[in-house]
Amino acid sequence: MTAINDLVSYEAKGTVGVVTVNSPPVNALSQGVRAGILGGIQAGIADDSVSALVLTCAGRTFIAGADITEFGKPPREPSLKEVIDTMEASTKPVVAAIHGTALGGGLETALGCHYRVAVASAKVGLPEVKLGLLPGAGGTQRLPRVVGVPIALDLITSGEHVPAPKAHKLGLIDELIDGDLVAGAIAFAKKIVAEGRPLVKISDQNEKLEEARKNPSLFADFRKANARRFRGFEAPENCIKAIEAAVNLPFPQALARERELFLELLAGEQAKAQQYIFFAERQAAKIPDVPADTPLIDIKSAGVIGAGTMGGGIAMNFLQAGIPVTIVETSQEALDRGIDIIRKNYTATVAKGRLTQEKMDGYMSLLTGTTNLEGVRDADIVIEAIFENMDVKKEVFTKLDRICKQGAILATNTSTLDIDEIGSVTSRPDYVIGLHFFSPANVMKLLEEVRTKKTSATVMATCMALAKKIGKIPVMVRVCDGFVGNRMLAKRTEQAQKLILEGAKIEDVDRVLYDFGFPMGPFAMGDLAGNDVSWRIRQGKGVKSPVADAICELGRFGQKTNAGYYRYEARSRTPIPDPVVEEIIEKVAKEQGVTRRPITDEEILKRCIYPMINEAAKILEEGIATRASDIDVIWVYGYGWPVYRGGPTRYADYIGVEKIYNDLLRFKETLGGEEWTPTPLLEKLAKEGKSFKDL
Ligand code: 3H9
Repeated sequence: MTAINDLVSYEAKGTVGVVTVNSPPVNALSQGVRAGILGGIQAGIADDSVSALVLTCAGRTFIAGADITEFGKPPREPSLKEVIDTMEASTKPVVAAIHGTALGGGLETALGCHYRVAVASAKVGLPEVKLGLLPGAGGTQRLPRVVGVPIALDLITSGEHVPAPKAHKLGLIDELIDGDLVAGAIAFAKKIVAEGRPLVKISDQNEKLEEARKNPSLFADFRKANARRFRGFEAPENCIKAIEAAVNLPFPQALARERELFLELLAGEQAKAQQYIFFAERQAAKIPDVPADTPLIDIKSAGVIGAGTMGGGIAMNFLQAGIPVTIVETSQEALDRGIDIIRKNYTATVAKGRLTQEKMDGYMSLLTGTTNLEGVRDADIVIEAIFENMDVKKEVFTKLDRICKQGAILATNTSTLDIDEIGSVTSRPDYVIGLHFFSPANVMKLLEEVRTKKTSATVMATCMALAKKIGKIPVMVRVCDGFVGNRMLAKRTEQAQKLILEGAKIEDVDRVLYDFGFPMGPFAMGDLAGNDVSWRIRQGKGVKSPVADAICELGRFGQKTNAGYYRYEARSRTPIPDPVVEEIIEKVAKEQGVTRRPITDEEILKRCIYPMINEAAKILEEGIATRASDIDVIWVYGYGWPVYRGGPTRYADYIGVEKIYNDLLRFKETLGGEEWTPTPLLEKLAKEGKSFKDL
């Protein structure tokens, strides 16, 4: 074996030369890897003892893409294009041998090879769009030549990871390998040589592009059909333009156009924000005082207390991860209703073709329902998801502590209550933790995990690992009212309510936040979630919100009652502004002596967002969140903050902390109110000319 450099080696195995990349953790295409592959391929071409080459990777995966940490730094030779050109031009067949994930530049490298083989568990894809980019090393040119333009458009603008068997059907993978990958790839390479099969250069193939040329409205139709999904994002449009270039220009010119469109995105704020979130998400998985080698509890079964909307959604996550769930309700009727909703959810997914009946049956077979709390006796983790009432929760936890086996984790899905207090009624407060799922719990990615003063490292490490297993993005925070997400949301809600009293229209507040990039504004969101939920929480705390309360007193709970902040036609979810609500607002404004005035979009945006940023600073001061970036992950994955704006603290850094500080002081002067007092941390950052990222 010859070491080409520290990261890549070359070895002739009989008549096949094997180039192996070994650059943990994910064999990303750093300068050293690029140089190593180039050197390895050149060594193989020069090696007279071999007639074919295999490119493979050591460790857990094939190349997972360009090295994202190199973006923004001066480019260093060789470029990935040079590596790919050399492979494609090789006079000996080059075969990519794929395991793990061949993503982004990794798949582009594989598409530069003449053939590709993979183990069945492998996945391939071009996920650059998720980083605010497009495949910039020929991916937008070669993929459509293999799978056709319509499928390439879908794959490149979604960034989907395609399982190897599907990729095989699409022609992306030439052969699936059973058993040892490298041995299988060598055998495949020998077969290519023996059969005298051609050196397939994808860049030369034009058949699939011809098909696309016959359908001139293809791109316009695609843009139209996906306008909602792409709203606000810059990358998908550049991806489409690059694929359009593949269809309309000769390969070299189209490749140059791809490069131009790639560099445009790379220089933009959206790509920076999306890459920031990529790393923030991975950073959030690390808890400073919980060592990486902390022993984990093996979670083989789960209990869920409460079969309401949350309980049912939580249970579904576990079922889908193959973990049996016992769900408990107080009455048979409520239990049947809850299980029926789970079944209906899955049935609807089957009907849409996104789940097989067989899989659904498998999930349902893992679900047991009972009205007896003793049913969770053997569960490794129990998650309580009943309504928000401290006395009731304490009663349930007292019973669970008695019933559940030693070593079982007792979790609560509370979104508001003091979890230290809940844990205090048990004999195992170190095994009590908050697992705050977001509605709909089977869909939303965020899992806000809440450690108490006593939660053990083992329990925290287990719950972080468990979150990943059930497909969630976990962030560990500490106990306070509303934890991180809802505590900041409360600041936005407070301003939204004040704004409509002072003269802004409900639909204007919603529009401004929608245009900022949220999936919907706060009032439409209230109507969707049910305004009665927060009304009940306010009543429990003895807190008033005059307009919100008046609306609920009229039974206007939102979409479910066809009326809330808006009105809704029967069976429609389209919000229609309602003069009745405007009258309520005017009446409350009069009662409170509020003078109404026109309010600009700029004021609406600043008043909704800046108090949240101030609260984020307070949360960091108090140590409730570990890092500013954790707060951003919470907002992106739990509240629909537009990922291309990178989360509230990243956005603050983009605008400038000092500017935000000055605006807070201006609002304090003109509007009054404690909410405008900058928190000491924000003041310190502003005065020192620093950002959240400097913390
Ligand atoms: C691209 O290719 C552009 C080209 O088209 C154009 C070029 C001209 N770079 O996720 P994990 C780190 S754009 C640098 O926890 P998993 C990650 O930060 C790229 N670092 O593991 C983490 O570090 P740490 C297109 C990377 O097993 C560690 O690896 N490719 C990169 O759950 C482990 O990661 C993508 O977008 C990278 N590319 O998942 C793929 N990737 O341990 C991005 C990972 O210090 N990567 N790291 O926290 C992924 O989707 C997942 O990492 C993967 C593994 C599925 C591969």
